[in-house]
Amino acid sequence: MSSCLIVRLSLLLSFYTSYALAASHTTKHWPRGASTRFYEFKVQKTYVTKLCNRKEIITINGEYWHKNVLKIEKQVLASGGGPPIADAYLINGHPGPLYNCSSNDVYQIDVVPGKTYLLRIINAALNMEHFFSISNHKMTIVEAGGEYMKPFTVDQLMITPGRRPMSLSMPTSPSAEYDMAMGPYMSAPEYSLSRTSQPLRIFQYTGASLTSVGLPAELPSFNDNLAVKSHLDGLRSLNASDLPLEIDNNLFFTIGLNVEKCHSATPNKSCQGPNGGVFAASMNNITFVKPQVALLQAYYDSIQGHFKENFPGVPMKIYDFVNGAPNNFPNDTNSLNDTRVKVLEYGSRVQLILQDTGTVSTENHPIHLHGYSFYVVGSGTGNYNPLTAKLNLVDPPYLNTIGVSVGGWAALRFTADNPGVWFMHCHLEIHTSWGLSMAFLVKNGKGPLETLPHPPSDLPKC
Ligand SMILES: [Cu+2]
Repeated sequence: MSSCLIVRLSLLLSFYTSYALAASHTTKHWPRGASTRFYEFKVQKTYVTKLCNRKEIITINGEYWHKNVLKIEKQVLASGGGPPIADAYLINGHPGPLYNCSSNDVYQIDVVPGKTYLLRIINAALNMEHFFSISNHKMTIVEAGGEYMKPFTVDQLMITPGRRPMSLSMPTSPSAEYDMAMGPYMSAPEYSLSRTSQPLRIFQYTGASLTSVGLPAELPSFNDNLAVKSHLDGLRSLNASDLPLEIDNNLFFTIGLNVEKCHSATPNKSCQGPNGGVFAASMNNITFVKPQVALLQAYYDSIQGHFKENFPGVPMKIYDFVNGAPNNFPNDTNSLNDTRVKVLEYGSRVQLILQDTGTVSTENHPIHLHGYSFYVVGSGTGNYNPLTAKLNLVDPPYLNTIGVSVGGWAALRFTADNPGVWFMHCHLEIHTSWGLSMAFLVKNGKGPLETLPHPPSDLPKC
């Protein structure tokens, strides 16, 4: 290491107190389910890896609550209202120096000037999409969701929960210190503009020596939809040779939030959603109800009564999805509570339009499909119009999570060649808890290679 000229990248976190002030707002998100256990840690020291001899850096970015997240989940769901904003954002488990009691808790990486580093960035947050940047550095995206992309250079990334972009980064100046930062992206337009610039102001120089220059990382404002759009527009596949050019199933799913009528005898406790209602969410206006028996097991073992096969391929009602919501929406937006799957024949070629709705509030929803990646052949704002939508059938990005733009749409294509039951859901965990999900049931094809295999012998019984 003696010949290494060290540049230290200090990872700072953006946070801002006014976000906490928004805690009663309708579009807050909150943690859910088994995946939250990772977040129950206390702030603790992790080992710093010196990277002179290594080329890959992994950062896992997440959210932190002072309380036990499982308890928070229970409380929030029982309240009918929205979740609290995270108390801190973390990079590799470190909250950074900008919070109380964590002034020395900065994740730092030593890197060599002139070398190019592969950054593997994972958004493990529960309820928030995030921007990510490194001061004075451009990043070249080379992979996302496990698939290589045509190299695409950006100043900042927007990463939805569950996404794992990789980028290449090269320090530009020796003996300097650069901040690396993540900050929330919140697209719901009800968030007031007064909060936009605050994340940029709180970055601090950390640990810079007298001779070094510390540079704060810049992030887009928290509601910079244009930055998100240009990031998505720049993603291109290296090879899209198996992109379906013909379509067997043309599907159209709306995605969005709902409000259910209060049926509680104690509305002050249990109906804290908008206008005294209870928050819900839906796809094609069906709020997914979790079955008592896992869908895959019920299907495989032919256990009746746990799901229906009539998830609609198009919305039951067509209207102006984005602009058609009333300004003062009722406390019952009439979603249907049910457990339904959409059945697909083995090998069928699917186009799926995901359309955000403004029933409660338009918002960017990171939709994730299990069992498949899909080509994102188009995206746009407003209502999807097949006559004017421009589709990229040459080199669309191949992803497994797509942030459907706020008040907009995305067009996905995939071939249903993986038999089984595959969950599709919003990766903002509270939205999934509220029912923004469904499942595809992909039938078997011919022969063992096209047939759902047996469950593993060590499958847990409970
Ligand atoms: Cu969502």
